[in-house]
Amino acid sequence: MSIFGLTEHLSMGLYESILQPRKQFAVLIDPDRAEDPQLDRLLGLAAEAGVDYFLVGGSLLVKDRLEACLTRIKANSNIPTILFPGSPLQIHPLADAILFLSLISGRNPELLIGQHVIAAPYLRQSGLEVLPTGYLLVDGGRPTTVSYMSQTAPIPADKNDIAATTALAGELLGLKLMYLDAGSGAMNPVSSSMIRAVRETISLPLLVGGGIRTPEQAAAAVAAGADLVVVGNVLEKEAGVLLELVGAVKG
Ligand code: 1GP
Repeated sequence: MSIFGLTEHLSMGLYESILQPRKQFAVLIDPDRAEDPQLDRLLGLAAEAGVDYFLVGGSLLVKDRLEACLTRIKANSNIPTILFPGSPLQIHPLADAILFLSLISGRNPELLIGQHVIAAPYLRQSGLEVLPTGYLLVDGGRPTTVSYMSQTAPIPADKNDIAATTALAGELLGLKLMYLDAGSGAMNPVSSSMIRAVRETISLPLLVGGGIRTPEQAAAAVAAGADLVVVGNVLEKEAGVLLELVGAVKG
């Protein structure tokens, strides 16, 4: 109980931390692709760059490396770790918090409530801080693992009104964070005009990710109203760009 109590206490601060009025940066780590030497380098760079959070997870994990990955992060970094799960199989108490994702851009009941019912008792036992998050998948120019695995149609890239009203519905339903995502490895990031439309419609913290590869793209997301920028894919190929990416977000 004391361990759970401690975890709960430490992670109580995470939502408050995300709420802070400063631009923040998260690195997405896919446990399947995080080989130890590359992961260690990324952890070092992240500390140097001032990364705020690690998001850990994936739409489909096939190597059973989640626990090893979380253990390595916890042993070598003080940066808080938030699970970004593709399924309830990715709940793990070594993390600090979890995005409890509702895929509100889609109409797949399993990802709106079904999997949540399965996950709920495990979340309660885990001691993880639960961050109820509206997840909006936006067309990034090609099918992604998340669009296929979720069996949902992404919001068309130019339909800002759909994104804004979907996000508003999520806010009115009581969700605490909104995540606008073109999907990992997207060809095109979410457009500035869509980010702006969502930003002007809701007051929740806005996470934006998917296909962001350059400091210019990261800065554009922030200028349009993103509060927290998420980058994963490009760092698997060129981790060195992290310093510039974080610099672009934090100004
Ligand atoms: C995906 O937003 C994240 O859910 C990060 O996307 O891997 O394309 O940077 P990338």
